[in-house]
Amino acid sequence: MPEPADLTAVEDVLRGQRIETPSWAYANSGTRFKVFAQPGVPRTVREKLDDAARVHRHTGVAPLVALHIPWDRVEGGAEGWARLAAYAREQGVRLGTVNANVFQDDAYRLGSVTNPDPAVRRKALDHLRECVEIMDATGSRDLKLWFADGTNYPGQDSLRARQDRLAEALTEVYERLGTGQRLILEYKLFEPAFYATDVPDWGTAYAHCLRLGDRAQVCVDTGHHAPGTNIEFIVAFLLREGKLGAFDFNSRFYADDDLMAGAADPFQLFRILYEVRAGGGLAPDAGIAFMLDQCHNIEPKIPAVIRSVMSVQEATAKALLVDTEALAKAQREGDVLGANEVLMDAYHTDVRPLLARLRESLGADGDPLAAYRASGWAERIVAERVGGEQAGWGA
Ligand code: AOS
Ligand code: ZN
Ligand code: ZN
Repeated sequence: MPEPADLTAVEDVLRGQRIETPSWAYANSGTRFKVFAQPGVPRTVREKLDDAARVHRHTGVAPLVALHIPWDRVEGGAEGWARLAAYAREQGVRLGTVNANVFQDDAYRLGSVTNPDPAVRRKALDHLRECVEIMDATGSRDLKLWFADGTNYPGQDSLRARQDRLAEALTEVYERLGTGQRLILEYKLFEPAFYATDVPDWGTAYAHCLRLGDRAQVCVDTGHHAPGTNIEFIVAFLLREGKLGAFDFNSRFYADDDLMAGAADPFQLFRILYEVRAGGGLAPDAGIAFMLDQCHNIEPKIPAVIRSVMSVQEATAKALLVDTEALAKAQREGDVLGANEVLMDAYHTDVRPLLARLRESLGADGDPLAAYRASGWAERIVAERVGGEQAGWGA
């Protein structure tokens, strides 16, 4: 493995990387067959922030927490949200992306913003506008939109009319955004719609964002593609066009499994992060949100989030270790094996000692999982979080 010329530069990039954790990863979750409740799970959004703060304390690179509205709610409107933002800061974290939820109401049986009924479309749009109001109060930059909209049967609705309704809704939300706020559009191949999904792929999301303007960008959720899709190509393309806004990292074996990032295919995560690096996406001003979108159904949640943060960080470190000069030379010379070897050399490097040192320089422990286990937090939340209703899907 060739030593990179400037390890300090690599460490500087890693020190500047911010990985955003989702509030719902700390709550109870499951499949459509069963939600398994775990002891010590948060009952309030503040308790979710407390857990997220532990992840940041042990990793040093996860200071942002994404919200999901209305799974996360507060009393007192804008003031309540501002108080929550202040509470987050007191715990050492910040409120991040606001994720809208227009998929859990009976009214949305035939869709939300693409529903054939204008009254349902209005209801969905009012929710999206409310999410922007929350962003105004919390100081969040990004509004993330994922629509469960689609149809189950051919002929059920007009595919074209649904695109028109989608475009109209996105335009209204985009126009409502304040300075410095962004609309991030997420695509997903299928589920819950099984015949046609209204935003099924990056091309559809890209086309809508292109029409909207500079502050509309695409979210790549790594679990939202057909098996075998070359996700790093999509990443490279979107970055090149200035349209890569965010990641929802997670792992999948079959569908949208939402397992821990890096668990199923760490090599894919490395290839994605390499394309991010190659396209300049690791620079803080590139504005890419490196978010996790995961559900920990059977494993303990906080250590699962810590491990996922570490996996994204490991993939990033390996991507930064790619000897780009040697790679470019091999590519120029048509040296197929040589070029591949340069990439694989970086992938096979054990970056754990480098990352342990980095964490220590950030005031965290070199081994975040051991530090978390030793902290007693897991036992403390089980003892203290009794009574009340645990947060979970839909609550
Ligand atoms: C749904 O499949 C998407 O990944 C969304 O990002 C969704 O809002 C999130 O997964 C929470 O369920
Ligand atoms: Zn997602
Ligand atoms: Zn998903």
